Amino acid sequence: MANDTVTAVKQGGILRLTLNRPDKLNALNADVHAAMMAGLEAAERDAECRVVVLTGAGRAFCAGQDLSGEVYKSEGPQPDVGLVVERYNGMIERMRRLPKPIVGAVNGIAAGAGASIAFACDIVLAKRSASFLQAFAKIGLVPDCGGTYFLPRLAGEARARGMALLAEPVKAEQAEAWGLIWKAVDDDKREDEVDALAGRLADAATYGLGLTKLALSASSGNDLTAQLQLERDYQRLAAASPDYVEGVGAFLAKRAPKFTGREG
Ligand code: T3D
Repeated sequence: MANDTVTAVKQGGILRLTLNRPDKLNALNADVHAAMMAGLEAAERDAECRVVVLTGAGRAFCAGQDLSGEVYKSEGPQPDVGLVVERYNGMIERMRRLPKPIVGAVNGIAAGAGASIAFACDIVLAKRSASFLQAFAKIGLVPDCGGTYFLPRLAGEARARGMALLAEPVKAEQAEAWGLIWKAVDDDKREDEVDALAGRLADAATYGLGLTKLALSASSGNDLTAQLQLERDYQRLAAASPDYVEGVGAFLAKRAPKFTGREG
């Protein structure tokens, strides 16, 4: 890794990336960004890695941009915050383009850009005690890292506007009910549930899952015709993979499939 602000541990087909600035509630800075990019690149390069788990060390998932760092001056002209945001844009796009599922294991508060990063994951499991906060309005900023993209698509316009304009925390159960996340889980069961889900995904037909993720990401920018064509193209690729042969073979033989995640 580029530095230790994000730790990377690989076990079997699972790469676990842990935001690791617990004293700052895992707030983001240039080092975190560099380490996240290195982790995502490693996940993409490594054919053995079939699923990524993203979580936070300590009591928070991520408190958004580090407000004590590079982006704020108490007086004089402010630094160009747009440049900082541009940096994070590359990270969000990389997460969405990674052809492998990313499980967001939200262990505590996800605030500001930290909430947006959680929403950029493919499947989010959150501790029941965790919450999601679009904190930007409290400091005169605009939701970023895809906040204004993900929120209305996941939760609908009314909830997106309420969250972004009022900056009130939304508890994990409410987030699940609103469709912002996949599931809220009991605090003491979160690690087991995350391990079980990541293990299940790592054993799945991950080449096809990667294409599925990309197709879903493309759908909001496509009309039906374009999306049907994309599905045809991706289905060709998936059907040329060994996992298709294995999946159908296992079904017909009435046995459990053994997928490799390899492309054709
Ligand atoms: O600015 C740009 O470059 C543009 C990009 C913006 C992207 C953004 O993400 S803007 C939004 C930034 N984030 C926030 O506004 C959230 C700020 N944090 C909070 O509102 C609260 O900390 C929480 C609601 C997340 C948690 O509250 P609580 O009461 O559980 O914890 P706390 O006591 O506030 O924080 C604990 C420590 O973490 C504390 O340090 P200390 O006093 O123990 O030394 C606090 O200062 C530190 N901390 C929390 N969030 C941040 C932070 N330090 C730096 N940056 C933070 N974002």
